[in-house]
Amino acid sequence: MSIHHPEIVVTSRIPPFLTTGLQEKFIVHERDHIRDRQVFGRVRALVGGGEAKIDAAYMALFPALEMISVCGVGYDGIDVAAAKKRGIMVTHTPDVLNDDVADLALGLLLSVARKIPAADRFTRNADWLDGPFQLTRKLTGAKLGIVGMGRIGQAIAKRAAAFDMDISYTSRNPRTDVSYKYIATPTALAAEVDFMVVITPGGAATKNLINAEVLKALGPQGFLINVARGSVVDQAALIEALQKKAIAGAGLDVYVDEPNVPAELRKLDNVVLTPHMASGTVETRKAMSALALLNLELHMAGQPVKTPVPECRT
Ligand code: 8YV
Repeated sequence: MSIHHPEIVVTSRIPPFLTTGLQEKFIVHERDHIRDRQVFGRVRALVGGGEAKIDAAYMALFPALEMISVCGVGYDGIDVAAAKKRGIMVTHTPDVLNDDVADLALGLLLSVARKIPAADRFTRNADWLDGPFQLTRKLTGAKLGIVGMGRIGQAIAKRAAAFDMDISYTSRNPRTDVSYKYIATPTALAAEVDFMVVITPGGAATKNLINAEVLKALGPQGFLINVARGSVVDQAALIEALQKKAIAGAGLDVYVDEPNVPAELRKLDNVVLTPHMASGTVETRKAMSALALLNLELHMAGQPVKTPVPECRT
């Protein structure tokens, strides 16, 4: 490996495709395995997945830091304000994962409404011999509320439209480029719909946006799907609502303290749980890796990066 290869630190789990690409073009250090203190002074970029946590104190360890490349669309774990103050470029991987995240949202909708995982267990256990499976909930034509109408929210709406769902949404401001009904608050949206899908960025601005009041408004016939960040939903309030059947059920891909999923949640039979896998297809993780790598290479070549986070766009 050439001494001229820039040095970088991988700060959290990244797809294997990205690891391979990085190893060809960079000298790669692992966050927890830097033994030589000189390394800190040479590192020019940090690389991590969507769940990477990089605060100002961590950035301060690297005096030559120029860039943070996130292999994920969400970058709520990165202190972008602190990065900007030091002129550090932050990039992420939007768009290439829209389809997969929307597909999984629909998968969770169908799974909770039609109880597909429970039906699978029922069939495997030969419970069918004792009688038919319980009746489930029709998805086609039901009312869907989407919290966050960004790129992924729109991809979810497009798929839900094929199920003739009656679609409305909430976001900070109404959008002029979509025709779905806008409802100003999550509580008002929850009161109107049968299914609520959360796909808004994480971070301080959306922490516990879906709280006990919203869940109460969703009501005993309502289902909640979260493919955003665990932080957006008040997890304790959700567990209580599920235990008391104050809502009908939930489909969750994200949690507050991943990979720890509370035992109370795992015990419930009105939830379908997946392990933060919405973007986890070979095709999409390859595309995300390619984009994260491209951003790094462009930056190191002194060219504008392809997908800076909005705050770092000039
Ligand atoms: C993965 C994600 O967590 O894109 C995001 O924001 O949450 C996911 O795609 C991750 O980034 C995969 O490395």
